[in-house]
Amino acid sequence: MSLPITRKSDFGLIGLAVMGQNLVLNVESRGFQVSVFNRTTATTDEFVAAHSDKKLVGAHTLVDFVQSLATPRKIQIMVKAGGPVDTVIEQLIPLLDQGDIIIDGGNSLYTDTERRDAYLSEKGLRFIGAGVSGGEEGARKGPSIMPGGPLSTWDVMKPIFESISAKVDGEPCVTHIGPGGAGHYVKMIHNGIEYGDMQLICEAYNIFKSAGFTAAELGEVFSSWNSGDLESYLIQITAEIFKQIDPETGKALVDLILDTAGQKGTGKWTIMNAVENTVVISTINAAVEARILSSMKDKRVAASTELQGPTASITGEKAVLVKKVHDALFASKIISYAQGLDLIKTMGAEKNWGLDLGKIAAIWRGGCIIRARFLNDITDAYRSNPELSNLMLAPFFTKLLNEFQQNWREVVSLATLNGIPVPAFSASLGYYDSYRAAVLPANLLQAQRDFFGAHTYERTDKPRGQFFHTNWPDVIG
Ligand code: NBP
Repeated sequence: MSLPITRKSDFGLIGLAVMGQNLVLNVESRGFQVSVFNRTTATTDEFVAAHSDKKLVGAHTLVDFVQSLATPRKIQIMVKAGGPVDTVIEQLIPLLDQGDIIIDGGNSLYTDTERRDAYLSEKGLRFIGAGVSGGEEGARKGPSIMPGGPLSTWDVMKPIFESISAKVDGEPCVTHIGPGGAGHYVKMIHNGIEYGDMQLICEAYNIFKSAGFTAAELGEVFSSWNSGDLESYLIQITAEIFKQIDPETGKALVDLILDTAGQKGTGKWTIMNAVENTVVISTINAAVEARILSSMKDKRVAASTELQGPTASITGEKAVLVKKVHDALFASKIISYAQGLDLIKTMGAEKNWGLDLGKIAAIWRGGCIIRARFLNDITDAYRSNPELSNLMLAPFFTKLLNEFQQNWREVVSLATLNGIPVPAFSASLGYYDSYRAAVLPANLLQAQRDFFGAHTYERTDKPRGQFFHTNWPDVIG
């Protein structure tokens, strides 16, 4: 294919699926000329033809694609995460020059990013693992971008990244996260937090549904929440979902959608990383497990006639319930972010990434799926105290939790007494109560460990650091 090149392109993108196409249109709209390549060349042709008024250069071969780019070349890969990223990198390596930049904008596992970073730098090529959040709309209009890699490479990419990213209060929703796999790591935790947010909203919905709220009423509740302190993209789209009518039946579409949820893996990766770092992320954990339980539809249907529980009967004034559930949702959400940020902080320290939690929260304020008004407050909390040990202890959030905790307990109790599963609400409350407990029953646990394994224990009446062992009774035989 002969390329209609009049000058070299500023940027190249490989992988014209939904994210790639929208990112290309975004980059082009900021005044850059963009070269594009897709494995299935018909997709390239269709895409370029559909946007013939734009500064796009379609290539049928990677050789043509690479030759169409100005040096140092800036090539973003937006293909399916995993093997396809390595395949594309291997195909590119012999075609590139020293100093060219490859950006992986997919949802790659951060350890893969670290491996690719080391491999490419040995070859004199520069690599950025950049998390991109915001789905199709964000990619087109302005995503939140979480780039890792060397600071010098970020400096080269900064003008393009800043121009295509979302803006909040004039600040671009992109920052250099840290070296190596830091960008993809933070994107992974962002996705884990997204799992938590979504599950918490679903638990609020389940309580309301059991209390007889119609989809139309729920649309109103969520719209009103979106005008208040819970304002966020996920609350906003939830309100829209409740208002959507199925054209075939005239019923609320949400009531016709099967109750099984899928997942792609970033939530699971987040949990595995939390376990490795010994950090509690019980809300995200509950959210991932809730998706797994939802997918066991046949088993749940079979068990529903065997295992007993109360028939849900929630009465009382709806406005009162709305306020209580609001408080439970908001408090649980604070916990979920506290846990996710704790994990980022712990991992950042472990890897010596020099992460700035205030900046990370700031770039999540726009463009991404978890964008929310309260991210301004999280940003403020870390800006005023970068060493904050836990988000719950920032004065703004401490005050909210103290204010919400009674209604939060009442909602978890109400749901439990009515047999309504609220795994993420209750996991969040359990974390809150455990974290604020000066005394936990782990004295008994440690005694058990000493009993069967001579693991020793410390004593409340002796200085810390002294260890004791008891010759417990012999119970065998
Ligand atoms: P997909 O993840 O569905 O990937 C499809 C693209 O990968 C197509 O361009 C396809 O080419 C290409 N591809 C595959 Br599959 N195997 C390839 C190979 N061996 N060599 C070259 N190209 C190959 O696309 P997406 O949903 O746009 O997502 C792109 C990335 O962005 C993923 O990592 C995803 O996790 C991440 N992400 C997605 C979203 C979202 O909302 N979708 C949001 C944020 C991040 P073909 O046309 O020839 O099959």
